[in-house]
Amino acid sequence: MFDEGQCFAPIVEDAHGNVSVQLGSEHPGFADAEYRSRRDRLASLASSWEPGGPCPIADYTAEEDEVWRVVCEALETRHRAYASGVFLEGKEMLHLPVDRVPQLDEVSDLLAPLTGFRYQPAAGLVPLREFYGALADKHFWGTQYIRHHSVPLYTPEPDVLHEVVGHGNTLAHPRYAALYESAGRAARRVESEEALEFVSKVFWFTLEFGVHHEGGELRAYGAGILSSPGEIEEFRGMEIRPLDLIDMGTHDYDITKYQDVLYAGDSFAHVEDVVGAFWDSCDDDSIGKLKETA
Ligand code: TIH
Ligand code: FE2
Repeated sequence: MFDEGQCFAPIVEDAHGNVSVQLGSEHPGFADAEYRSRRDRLASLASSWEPGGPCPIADYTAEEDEVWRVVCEALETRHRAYASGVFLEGKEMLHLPVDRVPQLDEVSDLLAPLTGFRYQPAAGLVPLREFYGALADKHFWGTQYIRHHSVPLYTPEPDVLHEVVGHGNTLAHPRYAALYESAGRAARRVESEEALEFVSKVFWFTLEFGVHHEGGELRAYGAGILSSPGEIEEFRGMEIRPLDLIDMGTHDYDITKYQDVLYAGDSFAHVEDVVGAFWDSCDDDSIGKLKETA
């Protein structure tokens, strides 16, 4: 999941309760009737989910399992080459299946003994405050559809591969989990929409697209880079800025493309010190003061 509306196809429910996902004509699945009915079905299942109840079973097709397999295989060597050591530790602990799409509840059960995070099914865009606030309760809103098979290497739409391979491997590690929870408490503490936006942008440039130095190299720790075999090959060539709360919290980004500005911590511990401490203490006043100096 992530926080901006632009990339989520709107979901429309008719008077009979039929749910349809409005894919735009530029979407790679637009002309694929089977893909579209699949998206509608999964959105309808997610909208009927009751808080506290089990996630609906998505019954993935052989073609969907194949997309999962192809992307996991492409990511295997790339993670070893470009991922943060802390991410690799999380991945090692979680043991996701590589040949089929797992159910969200199955991943939550793997996370239970590690950090206690649990997925909740998202039909589409979840409002910012609900999405981030849930993290304080160790709940993670995740989509269940998978990207179209014609675009396995990158999608601007967060899909189950992003939620589970990108975020799941991080939610497995207590050091990451503590950061997600801090972000969730910050989102609940701040009152204004402006302060919430600042908190969410810091999340975007860290837990979604963060990088840090490690052993003389730049490595990715953000879930958005780590779920895209295309973007993970390119991030080192982007504009790399030092970790800076004010810059991250006020920088505008385009979610439909590879991120061309990234913020690098000196190490994962440096990110914990700066970003974790910010989320643990920020409020409307302190964020207002940061924005004034921008
Ligand atoms: N671009 C990511 C991918 O291809 O896996 C998915 C997203 C991450 C953040 C927003 S969308
Ligand atoms: Fe995400």
